[in-house]
Amino acid sequence: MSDESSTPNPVGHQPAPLQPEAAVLAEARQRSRRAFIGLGLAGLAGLGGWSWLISQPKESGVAGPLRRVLDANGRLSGAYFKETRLAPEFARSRARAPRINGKVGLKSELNPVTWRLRVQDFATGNTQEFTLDDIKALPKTSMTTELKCIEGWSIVVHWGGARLSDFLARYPLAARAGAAETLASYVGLRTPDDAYYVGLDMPSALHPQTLLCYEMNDQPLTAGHGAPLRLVTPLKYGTKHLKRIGTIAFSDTRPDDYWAEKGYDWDSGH
Ligand SMILES: Nc1nc2c(c(=O)[nH]1)N[C@H]1C(S)=C(S)[C@@H](COP(=O)(O)O)O[C@H]1N2
Ligand SMILES: [Mo]
Repeated sequence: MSDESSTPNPVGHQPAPLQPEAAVLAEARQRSRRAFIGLGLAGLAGLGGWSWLISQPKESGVAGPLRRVLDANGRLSGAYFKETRLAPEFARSRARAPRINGKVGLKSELNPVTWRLRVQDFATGNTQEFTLDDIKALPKTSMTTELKCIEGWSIVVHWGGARLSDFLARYPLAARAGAAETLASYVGLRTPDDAYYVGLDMPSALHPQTLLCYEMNDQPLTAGHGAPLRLVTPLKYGTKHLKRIGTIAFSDTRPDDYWAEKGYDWDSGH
């Protein structure tokens, strides 16, 4: 992942076999760890504000609630990076345009001006609406990763968007009522017409390569690829990369999943 860096296309070189570039991968790992460990702090600042925070009783020299989030975050990131990994990243020059694959939920015209991302607050049940500009105002993450379809093809794509974890840190809508430092267990995403829908467990949703994506190969998403906003989550098959996100909701039970209902593995990791 990088912030807006792009590698010029090498001229006159045969494309080498697909191999993650060691340097890109190493940098991505570092950035991801930093970003991931930062999440608890950013999220907490968003939840309560620093003035409330520092007024709270101290536990071992750190304001109590902050201490607890640091501990929880440390446990989470520690456990997480032991058990999982990052998807390989590739040189920007390897990126190609994928075919348009799967049009469920994309049948109607979409007006990008009136489109809103509608997110249901787990604690209150209220729906909050976001424009594409709200998503673009979050830190931008770019990454060149492989899109793998269960049909057996794969292609390297350069994606740009906001981490879902950055969104949930800035807007703590997944937080549990009465226990704001813990999150719902699952995230469900749907197209505006509810025709296509996917579920993610929360660790997958918070994974540093899980993006609310608005650019493909440095261009705004086209309608066929899920404009104005799609999910990208490269440790999972293409099925989970929901195009044209309409709604996001949180739950403690597995959300409906279009392909899981047809017999595919609910997690769809690879
Ligand atoms: N709304 C919606 N999103 C979808 C699908 C779909 O049918 N409808 N198909 C999925 C599948 S199976 C794949 S492989 C990817 C393909 O993404 P692409 O069309 O950008 O190549 O989109 C995923 N997202
Ligand atoms: Mo797919």
